[in-house]
Amino acid sequence: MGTTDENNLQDARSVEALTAKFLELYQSAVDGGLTPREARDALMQCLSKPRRRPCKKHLRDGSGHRAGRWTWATRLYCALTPARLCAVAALAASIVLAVAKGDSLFSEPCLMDMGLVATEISRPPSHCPSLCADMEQVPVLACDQLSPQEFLRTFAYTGRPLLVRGATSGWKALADFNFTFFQLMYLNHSEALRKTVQECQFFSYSSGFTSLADVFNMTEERATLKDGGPSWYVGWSSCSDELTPILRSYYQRPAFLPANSESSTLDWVFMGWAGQGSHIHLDKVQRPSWQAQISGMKTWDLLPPPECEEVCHPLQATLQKGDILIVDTNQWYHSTYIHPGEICISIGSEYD
Ligand SMILES: O=C(O)CCC(=O)C(=O)O
Ligand SMILES: [Fe+2]
Repeated sequence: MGTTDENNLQDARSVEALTAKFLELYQSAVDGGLTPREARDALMQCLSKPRRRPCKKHLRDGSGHRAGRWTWATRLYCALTPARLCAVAALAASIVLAVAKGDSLFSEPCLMDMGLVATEISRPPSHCPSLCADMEQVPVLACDQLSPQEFLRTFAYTGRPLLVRGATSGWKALADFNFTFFQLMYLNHSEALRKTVQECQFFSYSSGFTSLADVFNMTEERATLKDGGPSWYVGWSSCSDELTPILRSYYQRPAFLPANSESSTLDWVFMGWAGQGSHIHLDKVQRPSWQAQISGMKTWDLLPPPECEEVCHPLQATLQKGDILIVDTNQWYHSTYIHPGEICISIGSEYD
């Protein structure tokens, strides 16, 4: 293994160890009661304050030059004054409360990897003026008002969210996708279902399913809520080489994406009913995403990263059937909720 790999491994282990320490604080901090946002802000405030003297000493040699590498471990070590430990404890408390409420806090891709704290600390800071300057609402454009040139110039890689109405015209998915479509598709491709269970990502949110197989083994009455049972909502990545091309024959890459932009080979499907949605989180997926509303109605709440709160407003976008949302889920904290009515089905993907 090369030195860089070894350092990365060391960093990863340090982050893992420190994250585990944060998690240990949960139990003693259950009475904290801050919201996740307040706790996150408290933590960020701590981390952006000047470092303690011993830290400066620790990191500099006699000539005043930096002696050690500024690893996540040293960064976290320097952040952990008693006051900051309190903030971390409050953060831990809010996580415990969220978990106690049944929110699936650690079932998102990024959070599962490194934990909430490490994700926030490790992400690169956003460039706030490009992200949201002068933006009080998510801009809404009709598909025929948006040329690929305009999309490239203003939205594609700036992190500015955009809602495009009617951007899915001609997609067979709008008529054909429903619970039974996916159920038959997966039950008839057992290899794809097996792969989804073992290798792809699956989020049950607060639905209680343990796998996509669980979802597709529901009765139609349960699936359509006709049995009077609780609402459900799930998301999964269609990482099957066998199924992805079949699914993609029902929808296309949005026409306004730059012609030479590379699409992820992974697509995501989100499906479920009113009253459900994704809890607030930040992804760690590297690239911006599009998400198309195939049926039903879903609202996205977007919160800027803490360093942009002076410049950016919290935003909201409500997608109806046929709309596409462009959002950089690595930069905007996001949560969703599903409106009453038809089953909500969305398809999404990253683009480069
Ligand atoms: O559609 C949703 O409910 C959540 C989607 C999401 O978190 C994402 O695409 O990053
Ligand atoms: Fe997300």
